[in-house]
Amino acid sequence: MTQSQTTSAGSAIPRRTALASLGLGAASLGGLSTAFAVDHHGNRNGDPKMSPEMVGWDPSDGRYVLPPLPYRYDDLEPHIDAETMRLHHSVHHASYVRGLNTALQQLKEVREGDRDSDQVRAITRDLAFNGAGHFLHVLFWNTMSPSGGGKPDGELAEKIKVDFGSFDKFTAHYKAAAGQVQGSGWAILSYEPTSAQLVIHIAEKHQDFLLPGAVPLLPIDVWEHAYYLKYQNRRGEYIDAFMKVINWDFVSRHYVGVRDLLEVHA
Ligand code: MN3
Repeated sequence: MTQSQTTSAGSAIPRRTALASLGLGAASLGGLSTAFAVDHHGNRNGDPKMSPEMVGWDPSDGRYVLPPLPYRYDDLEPHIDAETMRLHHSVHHASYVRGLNTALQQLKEVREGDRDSDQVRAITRDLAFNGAGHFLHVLFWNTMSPSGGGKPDGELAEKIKVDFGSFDKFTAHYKAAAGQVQGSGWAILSYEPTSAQLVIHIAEKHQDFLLPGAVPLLPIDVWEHAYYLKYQNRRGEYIDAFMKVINWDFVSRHYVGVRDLLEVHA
């Protein structure tokens, strides 16, 4: 976080500061929010601004909110079915937003002496689970589009070629990671700023085995709630379907924004 605070545009600082004050400064999570702040405030690459509501935060009362999807529930048919999208967004994601706000409120109650401090560990586990769940889902929705699929172009395409050998090698690695997540979790393409390299990693549940410092660019949700209605146990078919709705324009802009914001080498 320190690095990004010293290198970022001043316009992005208020949002990051607000998140940091809520205790969400762990690099992999704060970095995600920081990256969105580029879109929201920075207008990089001529991006349209994203409202705070679109990134899942209501500054008017300082609470996280369920962001609207950038498309309708049935827009990703036939790849991702409408009923899965409706439940996934309005029930599952909404529960993470509630859990995140609740955990932060409970920690405040501990600080103010209204709740037993012995509960800090349990509440903090809830904070990690629900916070990671919220941030990953916000990004996940934005990385899909009815007009998605295909391949990236421009700087991300070149970076994938350099770091993974080719787009096909990236795809094979990414799909293998998603297919091999044990239980509920995610495979994530992230940008690791220390080495200035892309990396594919996994998260079990939402929060376990994240790589601190690596900023998620393209997460695929492989919890059963993301695909079971349509694909049952055929996770591989769901992964193939997801590849057909990836919004590479968004992921490419997100990559450039994150890379420039977190630049650590001259
Ligand atoms: Mn999910």
